[in-house]
Amino acid sequence: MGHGPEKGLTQEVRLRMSGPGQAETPKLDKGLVKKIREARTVSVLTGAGVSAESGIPTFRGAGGIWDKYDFRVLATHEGFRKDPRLVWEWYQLRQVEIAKARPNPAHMVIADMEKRFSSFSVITQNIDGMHARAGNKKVIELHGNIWRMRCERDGLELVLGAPVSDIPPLCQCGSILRPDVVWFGEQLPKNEVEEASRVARESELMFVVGTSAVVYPAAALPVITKNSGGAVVEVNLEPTDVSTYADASFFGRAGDILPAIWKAIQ
Ligand code: BV8
Repeated sequence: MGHGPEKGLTQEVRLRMSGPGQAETPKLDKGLVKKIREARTVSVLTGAGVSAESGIPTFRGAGGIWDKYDFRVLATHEGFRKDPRLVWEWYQLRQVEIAKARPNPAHMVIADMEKRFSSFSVITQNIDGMHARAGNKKVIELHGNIWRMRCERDGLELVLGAPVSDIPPLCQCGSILRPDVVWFGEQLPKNEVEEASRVARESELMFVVGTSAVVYPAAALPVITKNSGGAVVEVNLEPTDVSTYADASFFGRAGDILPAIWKAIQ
């Protein structure tokens, strides 16, 4: 792609929050407004923070899941092998939370983006399925989906319409089904990684929304966009590694900031 990094795009905007939906409209740099308006190939990389305002807990930061639980016990194959019942109880709890949750304004803006930009993809680390529920069609799920289960013995894949009832669920072959999600130390699905890397390379603009950017290989994607000459716009409550190279960082709640940015560029 011939586009080089725009000069003078770098801006950092900390929005004062007086309450949900009360964020002041960020004053966007003119170059950034032009960049977003003229962008054709756009992607959004999301993490748990984009679903936080839907009431779905994040992993890190204040009150995060890994503050309470040990990821080795709940999000590794080793942990599942040792105690599949405990792991399934945790995923069932999350399924109940997610089933009650609704897409929030950040999800809705990302769904609007798909209608506006000629080439658009969501790349998500989330397993909650909220982008599809908000209306996005092109969603690349790097870490799987909490509503899918699979059998490691016979490859059977099942889609759940509601939280799992039997704990642990059994395959027709008799073995225990596992959540179709990627645990630590496991390879990400090959097709999704290849597609996400292609999208990152081709993006003129990537929004990075609600991720601590500590988990690889997902965290490498915005760097690919940057190194391919694309622009990176970050939305997070606080600075992350992405902030060190983003063209713009907006600090505040995604459910406030994305609608404000979207309004500002119409
Ligand atoms: C891999 C399961 C190749 C699904 C998850 C040593 C041994 C083995 C592996 C490694 C190792 N060292 C490094 C690795 C690689 C490892 C890794 O990166 N570890 C990190 C932690 C150091 N990666 C892997 O293992 C990956 N596989 O590399 O395979 C390999 C194989 C063998 C050996 C080496 C390499 C697999 C990674 C996937 C792991 N699965 N979860 C599930 O149950 O959900 S990870 C978990 O973290 C989730 O998937 C989550 O999506 C992901 C990333 O977290 P975030 O989404 O960013 O969420 P987080 O809570 O961290 O941050 C939320 C952010 O939102 C914060 O910044 C916060 O400020 C912000 N926020 C909050 N509220 C809001 C907000 N922003 C805006 N608005 C708000 N309202």
